Amino acid sequence: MPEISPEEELDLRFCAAVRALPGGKAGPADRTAPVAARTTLTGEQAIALLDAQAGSRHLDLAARYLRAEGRGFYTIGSAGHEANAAVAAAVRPRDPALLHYRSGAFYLARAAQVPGSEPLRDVLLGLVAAREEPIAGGRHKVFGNHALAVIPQTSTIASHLPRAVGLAFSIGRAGKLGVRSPWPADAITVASFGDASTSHSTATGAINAACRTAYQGLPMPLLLVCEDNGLGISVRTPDGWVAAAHSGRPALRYFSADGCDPVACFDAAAAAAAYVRASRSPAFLHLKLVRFLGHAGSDAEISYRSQAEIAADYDRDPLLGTARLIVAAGLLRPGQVIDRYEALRGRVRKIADQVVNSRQLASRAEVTGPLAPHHPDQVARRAARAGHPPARESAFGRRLPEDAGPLTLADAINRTLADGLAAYPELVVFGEDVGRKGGVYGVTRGLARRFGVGRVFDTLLDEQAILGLGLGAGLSGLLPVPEIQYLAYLHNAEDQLRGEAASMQFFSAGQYRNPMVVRVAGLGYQKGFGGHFHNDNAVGVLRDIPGLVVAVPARAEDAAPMLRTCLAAASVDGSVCVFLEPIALYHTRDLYEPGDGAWLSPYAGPDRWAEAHVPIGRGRGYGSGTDLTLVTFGNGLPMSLRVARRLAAAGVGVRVFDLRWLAPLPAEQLRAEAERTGRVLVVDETRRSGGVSEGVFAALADAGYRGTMARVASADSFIPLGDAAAHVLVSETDIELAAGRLLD
Ligand SMILES: Cc1ncc(C[n+]2csc(CCOP(=O)(O)OP(=O)(O)O)c2C)c(N)n1
Ligand SMILES: [Mg+2]
Repeated sequence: MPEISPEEELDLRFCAAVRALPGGKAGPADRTAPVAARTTLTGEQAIALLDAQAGSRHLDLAARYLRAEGRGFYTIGSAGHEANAAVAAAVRPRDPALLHYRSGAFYLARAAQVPGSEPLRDVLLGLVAAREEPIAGGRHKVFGNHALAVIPQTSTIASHLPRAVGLAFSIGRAGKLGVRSPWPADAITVASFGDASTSHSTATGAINAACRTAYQGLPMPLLLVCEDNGLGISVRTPDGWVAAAHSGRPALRYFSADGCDPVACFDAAAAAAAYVRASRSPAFLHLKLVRFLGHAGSDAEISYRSQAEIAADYDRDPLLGTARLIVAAGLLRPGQVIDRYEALRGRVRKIADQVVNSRQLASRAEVTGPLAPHHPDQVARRAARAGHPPARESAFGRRLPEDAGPLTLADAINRTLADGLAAYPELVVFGEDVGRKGGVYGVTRGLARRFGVGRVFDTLLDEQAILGLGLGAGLSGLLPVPEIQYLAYLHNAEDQLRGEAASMQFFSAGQYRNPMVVRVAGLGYQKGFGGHFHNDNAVGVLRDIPGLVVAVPARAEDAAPMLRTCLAAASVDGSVCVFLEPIALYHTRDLYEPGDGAWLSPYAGPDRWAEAHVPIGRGRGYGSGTDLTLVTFGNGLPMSLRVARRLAAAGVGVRVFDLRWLAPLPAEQLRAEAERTGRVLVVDETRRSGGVSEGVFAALADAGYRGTMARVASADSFIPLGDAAAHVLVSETDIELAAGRLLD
């Protein structure tokens, strides 16, 4: 007998097992009645489950044959996990769902509740990377659909869970603040994931954040669904571990069911969903499942599982479980189950044949189109719009910031945040210590008192959770301004920015967005509070994130309009902006001499916001020298301005160009500033390798600049404590020496 493939075996075994079922009761059963005692699952619902599950199974089989035909590009399937259809049946179609890559039957079961859906086609279009695929437009194979409230995920396991926690939190918060949200007030968030994923630190952090929030008495309507097949690719999750780790946790209600029993699954899902909806507290729904066909098409599971173990799973097929139920309840005869199954096979094949010739993304422009929309005129108009005078007055009291005299960088950011809170009712500011204390450096001082703890609040100490809250808040109509206390502490959570925030418009073809302005205190040169972690000068990790905006204001006069621009870009274009604030300049007052107050600036009132507008990617030039251009940003700006003044006294004409934006770089202006002197010295406080100066050199070369260029950058080192820091950071002496060499 010829050997058969795992796909054929699965298919044949299911059909044979259904045919072998005892013929069932005579006469048509009442489909509106529960299928068994002590369940609310009706006959109609059971048949809908079977359809969703069988459809999902045939999509998995199609993924394999499309791959074999060289026409499909993705083979991770849902076979063995189809019990998740019962979860979709137990929640509502407007409950936002963030799905595991094996939640295909959930997707189909939800779509069946929303008229006009074509879920088989959606998934098949995804498999062949078709441009018309409804969520990612050929950019990824993922379960997502705006009309179905299914938010697309990346392939990074568990990375969607901080967002799910943020989303669950934001459903209620948006309502409380009177912000129009896409989610009904009584919605719950559903997030599914695998068993191995529960051990990922992103999952443990997110689940902890959910528990802690609920423990505090705050709403956290989150249904966590663990689809437990006992394996993470080839690695076994210890027996009982998922239950041991998640039952009995504070503020988390644990539910479980055997995935091959549709009634048990539905009942547990319904009970869990009802609990979450009514109590606004999180629940963990643990479904015991099996995984058919290996991890993916390329995975020969026979290399790490015995034949006997693989064969034993066939009896636990969730699809067979539903068939057994339906036949036993007299709803369909075995032959009718097979007919439905075969009809779905035919439909899937027919659609697959239609979609195989679909157009894929055909140009770089088409691929990157939705990455980061950019409407500078609208952003400029939005940035110039202040809150209504009464809102400003209640924000500032009778003393408006424009009447307060010159301000420091920290004060200017504080006043701009207050103006932002007055101008955007949906704006929320949060992070570690930003509320009651007003920030480690006082930047958010007074905001919680004036705007209330609903809008300005402290979070738990977990940067992933902070960014995840931003991600979920943005999806709920809020305009989040999370703070990361120090640049060094962005790195442990960086994927939430890189993999999640920045990719959302890309992987949803612009249908979902997570606007956000992440304030990050960072960079070196702090006197007194030293060491690497409070003086991190590494920004390489931000510079290559597609579409991310990176702003570095060096002074009060720039910080205010730049922050307004970021808020407006987030609001108008859904931009993800990092606003990197140089800690060492927060409270700096003087530039050239002690007491000159030259680093302070008065705050511009709203009547001057239009003229003071700073577009994204617009740098700022100082001076008109024709001998040398110093290109810099952040702490490099005051150092360069001081050096320029000393060189001017020696008869050298220097101009200084502050990039202000590290992404996108002001390339055109940069070239013009460089060509005015033909000699460029880049003053870069970040590291020599992977730092900003590499980007500046490349931008100049790309723009066709052919003059000389040199750079001073900080050492490829972490920053040591105390005065030793000066050995690795760029100094004014370094700048002067390098300038001398360039001028020679
Ligand atoms: C952060 C991360 N690390 C590694 C991978 C590669 N990977 C993909 S799926 C997977 C196993 C996941 O197992 P589990 O969570 O149990 O889900 P299952 O596939 O069994 O449904 C791994 C290691 C990944 N996608 N993301
Ligand atoms: Mg698993």
